[in-house]
Amino acid sequence: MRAAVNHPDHGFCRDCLTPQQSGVRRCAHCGSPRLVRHPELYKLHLAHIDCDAFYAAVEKRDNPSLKDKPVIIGGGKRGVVSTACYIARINGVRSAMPMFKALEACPEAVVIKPNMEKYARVGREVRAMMQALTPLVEPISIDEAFLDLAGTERLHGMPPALVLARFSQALEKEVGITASVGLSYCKFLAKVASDFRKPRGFSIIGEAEATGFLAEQPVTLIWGVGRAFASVLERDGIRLIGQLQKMDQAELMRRYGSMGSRLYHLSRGQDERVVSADRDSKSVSAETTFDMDHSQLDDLVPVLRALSEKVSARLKKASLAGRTVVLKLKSSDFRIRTRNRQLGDPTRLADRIFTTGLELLRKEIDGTRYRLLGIGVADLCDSGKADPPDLVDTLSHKRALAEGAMDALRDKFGRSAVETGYTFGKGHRGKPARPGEEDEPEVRHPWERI
Ligand code: TTP
Ligand code: MG
Ligand code: MG
Repeated sequence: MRAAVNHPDHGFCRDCLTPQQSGVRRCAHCGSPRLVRHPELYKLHLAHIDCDAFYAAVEKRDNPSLKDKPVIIGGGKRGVVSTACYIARINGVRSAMPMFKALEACPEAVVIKPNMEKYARVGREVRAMMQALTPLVEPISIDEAFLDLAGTERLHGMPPALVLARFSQALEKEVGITASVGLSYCKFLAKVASDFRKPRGFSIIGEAEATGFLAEQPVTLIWGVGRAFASVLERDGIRLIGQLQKMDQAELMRRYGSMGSRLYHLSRGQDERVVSADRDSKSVSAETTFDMDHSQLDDLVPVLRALSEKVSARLKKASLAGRTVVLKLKSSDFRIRTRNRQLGDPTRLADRIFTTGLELLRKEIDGTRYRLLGIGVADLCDSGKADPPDLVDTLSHKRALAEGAMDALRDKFGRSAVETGYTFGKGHRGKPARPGEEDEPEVRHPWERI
């Protein structure tokens, strides 16, 4: 019977979870029209869940007289809209809009000042409910997270799609707010799907339909394409993702540098980023506090090189790579500067981490005396797609091969067997100036800031 229950053509009802016959429009059991069917329904396991009009939903829950009224949360110190309920949105109210404009659009709206403590509490409840579904929950902000439900079918006695529908129900009953679910095979499309039919949405984007679906969408759907970059693309006559699908990678990289690679892969629905629950593994990094402060590039470069090698070794050990290189500096007056740069492709190579870090570091050499230097990579993904032979810079490919050879030697003869020109004879090698001071730098997840 199980096979029949889980037949994707049959699907299930989102209100009572009853399996359905194919072709019916309403649930035979409860009459609900909210039926889910999809050819890949029981194959997909990567989800993105985002609560609907989160702050406003919490306020409506706590004051039922607001249920059918337009509600705007905001008007704090900055005088902007934090969020608006879906009734207020019909009138054009949006997050980040100046409050006076929002009230012009919707004069009858009830305005409520944000109560962050309360929203953080509810956010934690929602997160705990997610963590009961799978250990692989990656919170993205106060009201959303990625979940990987691979391998949880036996635990729940049902496939991920049903687990997610049951979660939405429980959220409504137990917490009193609603959420939208996106189910797909990669993070990019799971997030796109959760946004697709808000509120109370449940959208699925399967592997087979991904490129066809994306072809019709505007380029702004791509993670990292904001208004400014969209206008660069527009100037080149590119408005739809389908146009990017017709371009080859070399051409995209020639035109748009590191963004070109992202455009190439995401436009084709290729996204290798994994769901990572571990807060510390959101970035891999190393840092050193000096015995004495340094302001000269010459003094900092060998340390940067040694730390880059350490980061690279950690990435290689964990089969990870990262798309963003992050430089951290602490000045003698304890001010922290972090600077980051996104790469076209994820890297695990010391050389790319170092050269990117060095570009960032050069700009910070302004006479400031630094007591700490750190380097790391964030935006982690599986190392499978890391450091493809660079189509533009063949030299960097040669350096990658050289680094592979150095790794092999070090594996055989130990870490000190090979030193690069930057670290040789300097005696730093990224060792802490004082024992125990080299540490993983703090990695703060947006979630923790609330
Ligand atoms: P979002 O999930 O972006 O928005 P939302 O939950 O209000 O609405 P949606 O149904 O579209 O998901 O953000 C979550 C909360 O974060 C939101 O309720 C309020 C807060 N927020 C701000 O304070 N300022 C902002 O500009 C945005 C976008 C959100
Ligand atoms: Mg939301
Ligand atoms: Mg959100």
